[in-house]
Amino acid sequence: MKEIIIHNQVSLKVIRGDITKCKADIIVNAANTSLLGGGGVDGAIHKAGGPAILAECVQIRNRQGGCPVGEAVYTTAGQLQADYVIHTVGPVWNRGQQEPELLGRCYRNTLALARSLNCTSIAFPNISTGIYRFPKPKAAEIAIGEVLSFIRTHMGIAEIQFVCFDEENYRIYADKLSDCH
Ligand code: AR6
Repeated sequence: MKEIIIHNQVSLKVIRGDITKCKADIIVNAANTSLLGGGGVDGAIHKAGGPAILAECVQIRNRQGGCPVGEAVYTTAGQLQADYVIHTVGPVWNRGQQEPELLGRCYRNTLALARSLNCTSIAFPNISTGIYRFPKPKAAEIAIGEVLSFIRTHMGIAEIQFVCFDEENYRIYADKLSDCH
């Protein structure tokens, strides 16, 4: 269930599965502005990672009042097989005026933060495409576009995984990545 593309020595993978089972230096969470957890992938990460992650999120919230849409913050990863969790907040899909730019910012800010943490591998969920209802093909186009432009301009990250929980997203990503060859 996996496709691999090597682009400038960087491995891009699309995987069907649960991101909490992934092995990567960084696991990305699709959080909300409160940083206090929720359903979907956020709930799964907090459940599998344990209470240490939430405790750090609370500290960040006390310090800076949560995390705005499009921004990213990091914590350690508790019991997950990762060094860090980057929590980014995707936009809720409404009429699509600002949401594509905001989703692009999530990927850009997350990748910049990953780089500043000196990490070489990162696993992304399909941010905003669940409870926040962002159209899946458009979200995949933005995610892949941002990742490719990051790879072209920055060194350091060696492996990027797109972890798709649902078959529909997996198909969309697999098709779009095949076109990148
Ligand atoms: N591993 C990987 N992907 C997953 C997992 C998992 N374990 N579980 C769900 N997904 P969502 P959003 C996929 O709803 O749309 C939370 O309550 C899911 O199939 O988790 O950004 C937050 O606290 C979908 O493709 O996040 C926010 O309030 C993708 O992850 C809100 O949901 C994103 O779905 C954020 O909504």
